[in-house]
Amino acid sequence: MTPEEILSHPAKVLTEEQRVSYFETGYLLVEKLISDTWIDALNRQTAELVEASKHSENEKGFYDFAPDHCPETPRIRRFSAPDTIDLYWRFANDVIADVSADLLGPNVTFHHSKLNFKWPTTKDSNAVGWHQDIPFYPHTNYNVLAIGTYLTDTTEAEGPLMVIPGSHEDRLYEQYDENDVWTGELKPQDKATLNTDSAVSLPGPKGSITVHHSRAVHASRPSSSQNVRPLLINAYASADAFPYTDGGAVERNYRKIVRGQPAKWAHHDPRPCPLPPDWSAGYTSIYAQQESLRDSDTADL
Ligand SMILES: O=C(O)CCC(=O)C(=O)O
Repeated sequence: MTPEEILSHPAKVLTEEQRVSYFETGYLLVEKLISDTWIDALNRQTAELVEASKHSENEKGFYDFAPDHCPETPRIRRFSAPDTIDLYWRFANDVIADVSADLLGPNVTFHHSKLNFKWPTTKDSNAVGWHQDIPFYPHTNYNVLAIGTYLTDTTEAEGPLMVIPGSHEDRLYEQYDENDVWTGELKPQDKATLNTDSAVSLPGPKGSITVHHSRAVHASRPSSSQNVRPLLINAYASADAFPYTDGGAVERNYRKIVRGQPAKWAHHDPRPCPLPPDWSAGYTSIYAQQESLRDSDTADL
């Protein structure tokens, strides 16, 4: 669907201005969209996950621990697939699924979720380098997006999401190093061409959401705060966008319809997409993949 076709369907949550702005810039920040009731419940559940991590054998591989993680001071960089827990899945089907329908069209499938943390005292860099999401999970078209929900107040100090406006309409980048090893971020020579001065930072009080287009170039700085920053990310695709690689993201809710109907036809965008490596044997997280590039607490942003 083109933006015009999507806009021809009545909005569920967003204003016309917000929808148009997303199509033009590739991102959106909606402050305090999520109720305190939801945020409190999500924070309670998240605290349980952190507590459980202290003695977890990580059988399912859902925890990605920072190098300085220990039972006394748990340092989880990411909890993968929180949607496999009932509360997060109900949240993924609530108002943010309406937001996704406002931006993707009435028929929407769920792709995956993750809970990204930045901790105050981690020795590991918790920056996320400049990257695009769609080369992690190519689809037949680019109506794919991710919605981040801040579970706590997130200021510049906590390392909020940053996006380069309009980059979703620009080129796609290979996210490998010079030895063709996947890094999950742009090559240094490609980063050097980015207009990072134009990057928009998206801080927000708890309950705010960020939306970024799957082609949008985005990153986040390391936290310099004494507060933990949990960011719950849910990714959705238009139902007529079909993944054509084996991602590591295939969990039980993968490709479930969250709004509207399944597609009867696939839509193919002619613009090609670089491919990720074969992750059918497993996938850790962007932090683990980008780790090899870091030699200090400051990412090359
Ligand atoms: O957690 C963040 O700050 C950004 C995460 C991100 O961009 C990603 O997981 O793709």
